[in-house]
Amino acid sequence: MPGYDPAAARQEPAPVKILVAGGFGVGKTTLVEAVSEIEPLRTEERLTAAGIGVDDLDGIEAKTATTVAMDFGRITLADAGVVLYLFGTPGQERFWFMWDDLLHGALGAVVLVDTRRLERSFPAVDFFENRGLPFVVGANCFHGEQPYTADEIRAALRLRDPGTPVLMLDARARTDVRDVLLSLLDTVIDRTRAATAAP
Ligand SMILES: Nc1nc2c(ncn2[C@@H]2O[C@H](COP(=O)(O)OP(=O)(O)OP(=O)(O)O)[C@@H](O)[C@H]2O)c(=O)[nH]1
Ligand SMILES: [Mg+2]
Repeated sequence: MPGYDPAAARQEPAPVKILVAGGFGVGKTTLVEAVSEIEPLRTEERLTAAGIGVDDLDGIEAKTATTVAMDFGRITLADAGVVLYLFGTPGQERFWFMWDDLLHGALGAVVLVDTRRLERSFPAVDFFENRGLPFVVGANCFHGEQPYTADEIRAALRLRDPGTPVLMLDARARTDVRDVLLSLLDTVIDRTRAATAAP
């Protein structure tokens, strides 16, 4: 009978919980889907006529569904020795009460922004800043274009920590998403080092 092998256990990648947040329709579900090595769990409901006047589809006219609970995906970053469990949050204001539950045990977050509608992601930035969770900002380049620089986006979001990384990405591109996640891991490690070095 196979027994517990501590050497094998040491080689297993460490599990890390990451949140993917941001306002309505910024591309959270798309990001989790693009990068997940398992079939992602989605909890999407169709957008219907009932949402007219409530759900603002300006700029994302092709969108047909919205997340009502969470997205869940997994990606192993073998080089970093971690397996990331990605929890995509719901973007609509009426579901924000779930964010605190999703936060439990998370080490960091990706805040996605759509620079055409930056204000949609202000609450996510405030949420993580107020709770002290390290995060990076991913500026989703819809239609492949981004008229603003990372510094301009950082200034417009009024990020408290000027060192917060702001990366351009296409949420549909696995390599872009991977880069954002690696940047987040660096941020988490830097923060942990700074905290343990503090007197
Ligand atoms: N062109 C382009 N379209 C994108 C990109 N990312 C997402 N989309 C589209 O934008 C729409 C919104 O994306 P979702 O992934 O559903 O956004 P979400 O943040 O999960 O939305 P909620 O869960 O409703 O808050 C969808 O129609 C996507 O196909 C991108 O990088 N480029
Ligand atoms: Mg979604």
